[in-house]
Amino acid sequence: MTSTVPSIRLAPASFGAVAMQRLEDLRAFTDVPGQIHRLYLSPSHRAAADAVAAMMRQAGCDVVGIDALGTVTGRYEGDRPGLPALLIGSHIDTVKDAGAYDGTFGVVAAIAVIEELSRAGQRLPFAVEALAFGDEENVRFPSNLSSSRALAGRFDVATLDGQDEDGVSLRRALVDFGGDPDGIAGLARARDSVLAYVELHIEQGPVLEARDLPVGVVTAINGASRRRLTVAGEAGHAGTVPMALRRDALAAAAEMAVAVERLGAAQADTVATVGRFVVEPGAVNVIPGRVLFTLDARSPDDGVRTRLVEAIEQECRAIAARRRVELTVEPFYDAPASPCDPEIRAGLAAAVRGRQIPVLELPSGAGHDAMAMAALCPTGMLFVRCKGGISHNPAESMTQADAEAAIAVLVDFVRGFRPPA
Ligand code: HGY
Ligand code: MN
Ligand code: MN
Repeated sequence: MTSTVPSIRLAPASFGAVAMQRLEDLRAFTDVPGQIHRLYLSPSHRAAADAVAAMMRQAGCDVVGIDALGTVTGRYEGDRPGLPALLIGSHIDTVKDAGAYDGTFGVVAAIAVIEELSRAGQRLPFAVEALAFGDEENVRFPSNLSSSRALAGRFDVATLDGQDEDGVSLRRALVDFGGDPDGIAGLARARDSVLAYVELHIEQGPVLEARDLPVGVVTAINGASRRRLTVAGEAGHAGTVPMALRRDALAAAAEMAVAVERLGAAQADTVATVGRFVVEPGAVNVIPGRVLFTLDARSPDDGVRTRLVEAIEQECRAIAARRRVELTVEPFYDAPASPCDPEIRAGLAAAVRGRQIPVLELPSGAGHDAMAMAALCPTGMLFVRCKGGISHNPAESMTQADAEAAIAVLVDFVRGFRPPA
């Protein structure tokens, strides 16, 4: 793969305006009025997928579809039909009470690349495919990255039996969505049909803003481990049980949560988070009998992450023993760190330089579909600045000018990309 910055200059500044408009259109697809709440295989995910498919058609894709797991795919043929494809994508599912740019910006950017090629009547020596994945946020089901894993031939059929908090299995939700459990195996891409996968995503961190840069090239994606911990004590009367005789599940879990924070903070580039904390029965005058909480631990180094999770589990077991409560720990996600391909990094850096933007390379603390796609092909990521580094929060925002710059760099990268000889 080689990359040279092309001489073709782009259309007048319209990438940013069109992208921001499409993001406004897509933010309306939510299952919670007043918030952006679009979980995998939900009604709002289906509506957003249909809207993305329409955008892909409008942009000039030759073939548009929604695959067996709900991924929206838009293919723009190369200078002859059936050529291997450069894949460009991200996700349109969101966390709860989300921002409007996480994932979705990368999807509208992929569409913008095809729209620019189509506008210019340009056909490259490879196909370009836009992909809108749906299971990136790991919020509804225990599984994660299932739709991108399926393209990489790494889908685990046990995923279909995972249930959401209402007891709905992924299989049931997929059928209700209009997906096809029996069609999943056929989603795996032949290795020689794909050249690479590139993802444009908001940084979700403060570095680009601090360096006053609109874009940055990602070096690697940090690995992550997630656990579901259940603390079982003894519910009791808040007025009659002496403090020394209690087996208070909430007090124990709270001590564990503080231990998670302390251990996560103990090393420079590790993070550890308790994101969900459910107290039962949750009555003002009842000593909590049971608490369910989640752990998310990350590091760029897989050995460091493994040892961090072990240390956290060990400390939680010691707290449980001292407080005479039961602790169960259920792993539900372990993803190794995912380095980006050096040649794609170089191509993205050349495109950034070609726009007279200083090149900054930086790691990704957030996970992305690119982690799953790395099992299929070389991957690369480009970050765009977001305000205050805020994400997974309705205050998440980015500027039209940065959207313009990021998409222009991505278009330049694609135009300069050449398949391996
Ligand atoms: O949690 C993550 O890193 C991603 O936003 N799903
Ligand atoms: Mn994301
Ligand atoms: Mn996210």
